[in-house]
Amino acid sequence: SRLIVAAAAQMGPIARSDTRKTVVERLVGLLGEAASRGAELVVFPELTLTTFFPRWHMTDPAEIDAFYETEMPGGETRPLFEAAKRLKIGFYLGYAELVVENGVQRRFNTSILIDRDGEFVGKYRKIHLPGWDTPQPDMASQHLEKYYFEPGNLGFNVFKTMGTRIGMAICNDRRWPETYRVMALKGSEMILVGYNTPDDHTGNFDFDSLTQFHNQLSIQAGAYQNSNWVVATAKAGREEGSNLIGQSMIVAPSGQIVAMATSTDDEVVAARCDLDMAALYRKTIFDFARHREPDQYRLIVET
Ligand code: CDT
Repeated sequence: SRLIVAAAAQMGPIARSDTRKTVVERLVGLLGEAASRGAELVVFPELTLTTFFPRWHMTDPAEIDAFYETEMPGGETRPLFEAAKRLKIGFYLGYAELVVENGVQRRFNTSILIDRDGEFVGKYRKIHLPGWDTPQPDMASQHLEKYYFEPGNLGFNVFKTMGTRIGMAICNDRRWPETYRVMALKGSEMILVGYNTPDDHTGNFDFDSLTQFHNQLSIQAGAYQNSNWVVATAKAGREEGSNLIGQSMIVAPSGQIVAMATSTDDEVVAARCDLDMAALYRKTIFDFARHREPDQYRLIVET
């Protein structure tokens, strides 16, 4: 079997006043713990480096820009890259990206993948942006990702690295079947996801009380229906008055949860992932070439 030890490095809350330096020290600590459990690949959350700022409506450009990275690694994030290289651990890191492309300033909710030698493998920019582009007066808590980011423009790519084929997604993407299916069709065996999920995100209690169930349901279904390992990592806990769910988990291509966090704080969960398990499901019930009927799916891609 082809094996990889993967870990989800869940983070507890990050205060608005926390510095990048403090956060990166926590990340390095989590890497060390993952290394002691034999991890070769560590998944950090969405927007790992700061508090989940889309909960606030800010208008001062300097205040907004402070939450974004203009280079990766930058001076403050470099210690994480150095530690990972020293420990020979690959990692996924989510962050807010501010770039100038063709003279235009652009903002994305981004993740990158770094291999065990510290080499850059690939970048993903979040495609499904939930919430609103203007503050909602009737909602107790805001979710303004459409105000702070534009939809990702890099597609759902799959990267051949670390002895497998890895795809990336970010938070709300995990609820959409197309996310997993596009990467599975491109041959992914493992999908990495970071998330920040408040337990009151719809404002409807019937719905919100099922937030943890829907998290598991989405990830387990995505893994099983697409024969992929999924490593999903939360930023969790009570952050600036908002309760973020935990449940960071590693799910097998069978849909079984093989490891799950039990806290809503900094916590590492790890599992030995048999990559050939993805091939087993792909050769049987989900042999795409034999069983899919794409002619019947055309409506899915009509707008
Ligand atoms: N970060 C993120 O995408 N969170 C959403 C919840 C908020 S929807 C208004 C999620 O899908 O978990």
